Amino acid sequence: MNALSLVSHHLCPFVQRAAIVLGEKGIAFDRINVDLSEKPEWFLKKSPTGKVPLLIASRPDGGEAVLFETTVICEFLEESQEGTPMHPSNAFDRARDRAWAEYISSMYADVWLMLNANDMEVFESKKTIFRAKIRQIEGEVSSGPYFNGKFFSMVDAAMAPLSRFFDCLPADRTSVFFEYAPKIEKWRQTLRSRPSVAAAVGADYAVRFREQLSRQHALILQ
Ligand SMILES: N[C@@H](CCC(=O)N[C@@H](CS)C(=O)NCC(=O)O)C(=O)O
Repeated sequence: MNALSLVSHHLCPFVQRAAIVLGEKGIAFDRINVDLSEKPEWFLKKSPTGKVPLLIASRPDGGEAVLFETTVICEFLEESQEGTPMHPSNAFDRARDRAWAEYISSMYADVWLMLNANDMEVFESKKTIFRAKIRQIEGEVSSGPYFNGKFFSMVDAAMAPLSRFFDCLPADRTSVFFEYAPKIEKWRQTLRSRPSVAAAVGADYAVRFREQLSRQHALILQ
């Protein structure tokens, strides 16, 4: 058993972000997947929001610490664990990264609705929002390989699970979302091959993801 456990769900992009940070820091951890459609009692007792991820750790006095909210979990790992820092050392640059990680994080709810949409009006309205946000990010991302240039940061960890959604779908369906965003297209290729990103999901992730969309009769697959 490892000192840290990540309470997870196979498809959750927020869980992936925490797993990527753990991977970047080289920390071994246990992953405990829960069924979010039938949440176990022990999970509801531990999670104030009923959401994953949770990070379960031991305090120095031996007591259990249960952390929730992805950003908080990632910041805790950054502050408490050894390994290469994932934030810039300059406070202004750090603030900028936190803001863009938050910007990307706030896109997930709409992206999920867009990808699962079986109603054309919902799909089109979410697509318009998504493309506008992608263009904003295009104006901020470095020319590579990562958001800030050479080093992999919290912004990269925030973006990678979002990018992965589109990696699991036929290219002819997804290119429209990244039109006029050549730097993001390049960034997405780099993210996909980062070992921590690849290891953040199970081998069956793409199949599970497409099954989820099929169950919803998602327009993106039709
Ligand atoms: N703000 C939360 C969002 C986490 C979240 O939405 N998790 C989803 C799965 S991806 C969840 O647990 N949903 C269960 C529910 O809402 O009942 C965080 O960043 O940790």
